[in-house]
Amino acid sequence: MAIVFYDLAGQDQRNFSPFCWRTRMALAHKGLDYEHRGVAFTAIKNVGGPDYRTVPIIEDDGQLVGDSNAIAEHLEAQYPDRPSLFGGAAGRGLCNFVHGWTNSVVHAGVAPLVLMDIYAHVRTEDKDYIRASREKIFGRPLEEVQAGREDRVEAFRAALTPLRLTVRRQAFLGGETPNYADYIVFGAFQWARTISDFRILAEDDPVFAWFLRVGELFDGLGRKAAGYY
Ligand SMILES: N[C@@H](CCC(=O)N[C@@H](CS)C(=O)NCC(=O)O)C(=O)O
Repeated sequence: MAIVFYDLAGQDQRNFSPFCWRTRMALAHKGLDYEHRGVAFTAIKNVGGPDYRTVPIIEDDGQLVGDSNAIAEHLEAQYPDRPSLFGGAAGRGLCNFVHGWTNSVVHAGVAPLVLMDIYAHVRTEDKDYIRASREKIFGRPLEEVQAGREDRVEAFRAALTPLRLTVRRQAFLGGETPNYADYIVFGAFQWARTISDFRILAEDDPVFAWFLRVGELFDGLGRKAAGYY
């Protein structure tokens, strides 16, 4: 039985979840076929019940696996004959660092720059939930969180220096070829690209060149997805 991949879907079935992009790229890296099912925020609970509160979720041979990290581990363990996502224990360890850095620095930097754009792209039935839940997280109206982003974007770009220095010297975080670390970070920029025309990266930034490179992988999987640039 083919894998079923439950991905967040916004308006017009737009897929913008950064975590789901990690899984989408991981499935492509492994060369696995899957059935893609888009889910609204408020319908995630219908996939696997209360134990599964977030997407991505996959169903593989009847087994539900939630959480992008757990999914990557599952794919690596179940499909060892396919290209490795981590390249061994050392790569897996470094991916843990990349995961922590991406969630705490990159996601935390991207979200306040595009929060209203995210809201604009969620499905109608999700709007009330997203406004209430995100305003609780940020402690103020979504409009206020995003306001003044033109003045804040440079500080965000500066925080990307470690990534910039790396992708200046090598094509991918994985080295000459991409690995799961690339997909973790790519998801964050693809999140912004799919819902916002606001340029969080300058066109001449090596990070942007790397983002475009990763978007070309697997027959342009990232680039071909609906987005703004
Ligand atoms: N730790 C989880 C986080 C996944 C996550 O937060 N997904 C978001 C979509 S980007 C979600 O499903 N949110 C549900 C909600 O906010 O109710 C993972 O790595 O998969």
